[in-house]
Amino acid sequence: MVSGTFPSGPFGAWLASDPEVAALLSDEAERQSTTLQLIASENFTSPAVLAATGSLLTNKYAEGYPHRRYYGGNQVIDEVEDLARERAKALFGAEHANVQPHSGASANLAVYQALLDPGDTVLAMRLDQGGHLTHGSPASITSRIWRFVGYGVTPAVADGGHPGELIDFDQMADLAKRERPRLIVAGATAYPRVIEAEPFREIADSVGAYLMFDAAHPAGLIAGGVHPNPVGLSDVVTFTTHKTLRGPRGGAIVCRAEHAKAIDQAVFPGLQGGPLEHVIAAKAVAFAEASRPEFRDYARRVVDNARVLAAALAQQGFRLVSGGTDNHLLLLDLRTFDEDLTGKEAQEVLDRVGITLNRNQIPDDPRTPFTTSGLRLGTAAETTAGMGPADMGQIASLIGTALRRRGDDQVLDGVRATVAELCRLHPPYPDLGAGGVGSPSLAPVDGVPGDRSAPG
Ligand code: DSN
Repeated sequence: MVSGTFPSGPFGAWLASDPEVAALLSDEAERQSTTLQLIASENFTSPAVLAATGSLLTNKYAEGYPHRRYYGGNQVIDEVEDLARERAKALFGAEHANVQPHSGASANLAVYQALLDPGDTVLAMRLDQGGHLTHGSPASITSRIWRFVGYGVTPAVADGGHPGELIDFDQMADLAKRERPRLIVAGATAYPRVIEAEPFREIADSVGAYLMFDAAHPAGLIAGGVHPNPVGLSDVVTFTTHKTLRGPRGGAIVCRAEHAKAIDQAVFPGLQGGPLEHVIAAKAVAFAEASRPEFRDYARRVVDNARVLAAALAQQGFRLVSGGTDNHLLLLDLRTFDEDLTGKEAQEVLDRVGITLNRNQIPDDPRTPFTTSGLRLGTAAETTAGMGPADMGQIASLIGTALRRRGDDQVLDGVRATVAELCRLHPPYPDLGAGGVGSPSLAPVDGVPGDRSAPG
């Protein structure tokens, strides 16, 4: 059952021919505007990124690379892809860029294909310790082609001393010495701390391994100067363009010149066919946006907001994995708040009140990945919408109230109403409905959604 009408504006007018899809888009626009988006891997792209993603470049086949295509008519497309590659190189200080991967997972697969032979050993972070499926999870095809050995984090320290749950470099060095990996993967999807490339490089060099840094999560923080840039120390860096980088959904690879040919061949024709040039145009837009001074300010506010949110949630009684955060995400251990509350139930209760996040295993979680003892939250999206530290304090309080009083419908309705009001004050797309988002034009659009608010 869908309801509503897609907002006015060019896309709205064009979609009049398909009221069912138009209504679904309208419903999703309503959801994104009236509920809190705290999924650590999501963001609100700019109208310019949306316009490029929805452009007529989607019509064009362009297998190959700029100036070496298998189809005619790619004069303009070549310029688009060259622009995206040059902007990616400039943004990260890289020697080579491949902007064709459809996703972060595709980018990671391409690197493995480029640098490894089937059966080679790879040292990467275990999924249940914060790593990604493509870091060799038994459920991923990566583990059927290559031999993954997993490293993890140090044990949590309950009282006093360092909180622990940081990448265990001693364990990694031992594993590297014993297993002699051909590739070491740095990077994670649920790790609330800065990841320095130096110790990975040292361990990789000690055994003659390549180093791949999976920067899917911190790419925007790296571009914004609030996370160290791993490009100089890594053979290859993969990233997604839609998380903290705030671009279209997709992946990209930057690497040393010596790996350029192997990487390009692995992406096409190794793994993919025709590139999504409309998405590549949107990546170019995002790279330019991320190179501006405003983006540095945005990245700083993302991290500041995460720190404030972490401290406020700790006051509500949640344990922060690793004791806090210094990036855009935090991982909550629910057991100190309520030992009977699972991540699954907490996610469902919070969905009911309009707070969108995801359940996540915490390191050494006694519960399954489907149930979990943890929640993962991030501040990238709502910072884009203009929220600041005061809002983070209120969000923590709303989460605490909703979960503490989860059996009381009246309380939950009250929390839902407060969430809606908070979202009304910080609309991600204030021009939605007036044609702003729907503009198919690639003309420059000033600013990004919601970023009109004063910093911090
Ligand atoms: N699904 C992404 C995330 O949420 O971190 C990783 O692929």
